[in-house]
Amino acid sequence: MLLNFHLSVNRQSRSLSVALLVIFMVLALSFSLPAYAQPALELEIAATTNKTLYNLGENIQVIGTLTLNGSLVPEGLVAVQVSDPSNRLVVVRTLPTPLPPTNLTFEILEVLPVDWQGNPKDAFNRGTMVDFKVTLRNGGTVSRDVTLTFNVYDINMVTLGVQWIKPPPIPPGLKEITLSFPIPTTASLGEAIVCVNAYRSLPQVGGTPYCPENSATFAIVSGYTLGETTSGSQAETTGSNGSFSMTFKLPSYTGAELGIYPVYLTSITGGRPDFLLLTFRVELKTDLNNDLTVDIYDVVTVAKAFGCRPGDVNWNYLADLNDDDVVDIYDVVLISLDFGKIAT
Ligand SMILES: [Ca+2]
Ligand SMILES: [Ca+2]
Repeated sequence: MLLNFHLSVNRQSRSLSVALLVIFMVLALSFSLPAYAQPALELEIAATTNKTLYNLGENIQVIGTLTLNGSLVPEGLVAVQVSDPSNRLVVVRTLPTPLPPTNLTFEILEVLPVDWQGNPKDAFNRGTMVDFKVTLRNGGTVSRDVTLTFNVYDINMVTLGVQWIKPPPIPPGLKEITLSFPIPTTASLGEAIVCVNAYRSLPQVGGTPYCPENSATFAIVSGYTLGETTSGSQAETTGSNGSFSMTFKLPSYTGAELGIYPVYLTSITGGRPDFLLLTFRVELKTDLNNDLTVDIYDVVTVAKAFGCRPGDVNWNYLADLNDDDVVDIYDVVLISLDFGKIAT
């Protein structure tokens, strides 16, 4: 009986020791790994467009901030993808806030416009292909899955579209990749820019940027000009202390779609990703007869109501384009500014 009692006490003290040991180990682990004991860091992209409704051809601006636990992140990258209502890529950029993070192990070292033989070339005809040779550096130790995007803008900040590829995984070291981009026959002549970016996947499926954007300029010429081009400001991006901004235009004369455009934003900072979806709408307000073109028929509609105010026999609220309750020269000016625009 006495022996049994002793055994039982020993068993109890042994399980007590084991329990204490487990508690001690858990405590030791949590003190040695303080990150697990602290609340998770919250990365947040806050962004907006400068308007929610744009007339086709207006400047479209995306502005925002990147914060980590409420503090602005001055060394960050935010991916911005804009798609049209049919889900075609319109804009893909990576915006700095305004400095890129340090210690990035993936880079786009160089972007070079080249001819079909791979020789550097700085002027390309409308309606032809421009090839871009890109040099990538994978400074890591394993191959990486990369989605590369090529977004070209003409001299008027009009996006000429986005081409993208997902090449075989990029091994450690340097890698050259070439992609062909069709220059529309309707592109404006002058200095164009290509903005190249590398993502884990497209931002619309949550892909975050690997590295800052790299870009190159080239001239879009017609067969009759001899490389004489003007330069200008294209596709401007800016950023300051945790904020970012990007401006672009949709093509106005080649049938850009009207409707709702989604904007996908992604970022990854300190291992924390964030994703944001915005939308804006594009209309062609001066297309009064809704045939997706601003032409003489729309002008006639304004002319018929010219000089009228609400209550007048020929009053037509549609012709009052600036909504000031009179159809006058200001409405004519608005329609003349849009004359020739085409949407789909
Ligand atoms: Ca029309
Ligand atoms: Ca008016």
